[in-house]
Amino acid sequence: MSTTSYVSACTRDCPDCCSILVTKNEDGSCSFKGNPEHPFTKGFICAKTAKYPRMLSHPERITQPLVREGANYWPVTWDEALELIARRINKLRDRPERILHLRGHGYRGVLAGVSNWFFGRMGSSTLSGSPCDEAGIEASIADFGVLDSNQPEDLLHAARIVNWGRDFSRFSVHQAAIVKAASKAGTRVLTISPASSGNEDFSDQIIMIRPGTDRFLAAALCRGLLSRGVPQGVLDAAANTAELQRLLAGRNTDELLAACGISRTDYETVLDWYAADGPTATIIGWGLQRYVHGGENVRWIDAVALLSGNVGLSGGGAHYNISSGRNFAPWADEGAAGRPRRTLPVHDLGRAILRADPPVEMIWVDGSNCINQFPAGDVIIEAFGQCGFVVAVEAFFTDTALRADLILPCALMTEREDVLGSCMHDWVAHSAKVQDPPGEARNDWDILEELGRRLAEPVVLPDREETLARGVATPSLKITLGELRARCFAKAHRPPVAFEGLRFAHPDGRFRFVEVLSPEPKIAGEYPLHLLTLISKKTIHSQFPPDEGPGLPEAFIAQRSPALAGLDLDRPVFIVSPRGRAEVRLVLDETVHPEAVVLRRGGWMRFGRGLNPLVVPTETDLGGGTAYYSQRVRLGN
Ligand SMILES: Nc1nc2c(c(=O)[nH]1)NC1C(S)=C(S)[C@@H](COP(=O)(O)OP(=O)(O)OC[C@H]3O[C@@H](n4cnc5c(=O)[nH]c(N)nc54)[C@H](O)[C@@H]3O)O[C@H]1N2
Ligand SMILES: Nc1nc2c(c(=O)[nH]1)N[C@H]1C(S)=C(S)[C@@H](COP(=O)(O)OP(=O)(O)OC[C@H]3O[C@@H](n4cnc5c(=O)[nH]c(N)nc54)[C@H](O)[C@@H]3O)O[C@H]1N2
Ligand SMILES: [Mo]
Repeated sequence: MSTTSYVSACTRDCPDCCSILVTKNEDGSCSFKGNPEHPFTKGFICAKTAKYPRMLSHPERITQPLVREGANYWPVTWDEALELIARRINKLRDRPERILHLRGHGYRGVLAGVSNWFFGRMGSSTLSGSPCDEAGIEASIADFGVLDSNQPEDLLHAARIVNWGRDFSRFSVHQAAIVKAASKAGTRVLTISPASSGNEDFSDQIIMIRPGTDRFLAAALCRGLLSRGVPQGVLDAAANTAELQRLLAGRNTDELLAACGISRTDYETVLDWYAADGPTATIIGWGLQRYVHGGENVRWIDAVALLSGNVGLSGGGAHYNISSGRNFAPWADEGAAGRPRRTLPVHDLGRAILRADPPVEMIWVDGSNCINQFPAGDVIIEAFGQCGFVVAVEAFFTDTALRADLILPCALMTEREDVLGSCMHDWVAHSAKVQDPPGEARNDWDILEELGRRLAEPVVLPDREETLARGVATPSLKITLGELRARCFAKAHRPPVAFEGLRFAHPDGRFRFVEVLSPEPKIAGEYPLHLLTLISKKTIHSQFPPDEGPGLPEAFIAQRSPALAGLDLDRPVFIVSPRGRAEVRLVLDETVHPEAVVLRRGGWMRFGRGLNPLVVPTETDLGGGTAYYSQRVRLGN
């Protein structure tokens, strides 16, 4: 069979932003491999993306516009579908906040901002907050003045890595490879986590911490570092060192350690790691910011990185993330032209829609499986029902698409062109279109371009080619669109080390210490466990071929957990929250803290595996994030 290969790039919601070799076979099938010429991808990709071609040609893929009547779907032409939508928009246009635009990160890129531009131009309602990493982003900006960190490869220069809650085995295959290489060359790795499964192969030592309480360990470390003596240059690098010292003077190390369940010995180990000679890099996983005090957790860890003298130098740094759009010129927000818009919060979306005044009378969803992925998806279902006109641009019958009144079939990666960046490294990639979408599926840009033309008062998109060209015309890229298309990827010009010379991005150039240390909410007797809905190795969020869906979800719990007392393991076991219950299959796992139960997120409600209906909508302290892991549950029969 003859084959042809093309270079494209992965547009899914993942830090690696891999360069992919797409091989097209004569029979129309294709396969994906990592591009060996890409310096970050280095010829390998994750198993999830290697099997993505199965998604592209999946028999359940939606390939024509569908209108729903009850549980039935009727195919309609694009003409009919877009006319229906145009009529609805025309009716609502004089008070456009009655339209809600709901965009997730199912597809990333410069052109992928098109729906934000389009609905911004219309003045629709939009989302505020985030289901993802926003609490930590706000925390980083509060401390450093900007979101930045050393380049990921700089970990190779670390003498030690302290890993606060990153799951190396699942999060990013390329960061994992860097950590492995560093480790092989002598870098020592210490992991701090309440559920460290997957980190065993990457860590010299693992310390188990109570869920959500890293700030107490970090505060104790700050006390320890200050009493061992911090160089004056470091103390002067922050604007509010005196406030931090005052706050810590009123605290007691033993009480701080009791609050996070860390022994004196473990505390001293971490302190020694930070205080020893040679640079210590800090990695901050995003799990620890999915709590009510998640932003604070990140801020206290930043304080440890700074006080230990490990910021602004090679081999050190606080690695959280960077903005994947930072090397492109922003354009999507220009749609709204600065006009204020009504926003509804991600963490409590269903209730916000139900209470909205004026009511939401149309919802446009693209790149999001919000009913599955946001808390209280059952309330979002109710809200969709009340709204009466929901359009989902989707490729599969996801839990969200199933509740839409109209489904528009979208193109997926390698079926549309875009350029994109990573939230971990500064390589930008051209994600080439190498094949047509199946059936009548269309890319999001084309769909909105045509819809805009059909409106009584047309919404005219900017020129696509110009938008791409403008997007890459930034000082950090120094490359034209034509060159990027030809070369497939390029490295933006950025310093390898962030905050060299301890110069920060606040107007006065100084760092800001966190000035609060909030107590952890008490564990309620009735619900003694944190529900940790962690990422799955096999999927990005809820994206996987639907036939892999069914089966009871596995719940990992330590044998010594008091929550197991009185449970009859011969009968069905349920996770119970104040919002409901879900049947699970228990798996004993001693890497899990006794106050936690771990489930892997992404299962579909359609297959009885959705977990988010159990989650009570709760906001994080910063960034309007979603405090999924503050959710308390118990086990029951
Ligand atoms: N319990 C729990 N839930 C969580 C979290 C948690 O910690 N715990 N964290 C969450 C995190 S980190 C995130 S980022 C969010 C993710 O939430 P979502 O972004 O809603 O997650 P996905 O399942 O990736 O859904 C994206 C959808 O986009 C579709 N898609 C792919 N390509 C395209 C395209 O080109 N066009 C269009 N229109 N659609 C496309 C896919 O088919 C998919 O159904 O949810 C989170 N949900
Ligand atoms: N395979 C795969 N990779 C992905 C994704 C995916 O869905 N699948 N999604 C991508 C996206 S959008 C995101 S946002 C990221 C998500 O990446 P993360 O947010 O980092 O992933 P989580 O699984 O939520 O949490 C990571 C680790 O944090 C630990 N943790 C939980 N609570 C605490 C705590 O209180 N303290 C400490 N120290 N550790 C804690 C958990 O035990 C877990 O090992 O992953 C990205 N990569
Ligand atoms: Mo995320």
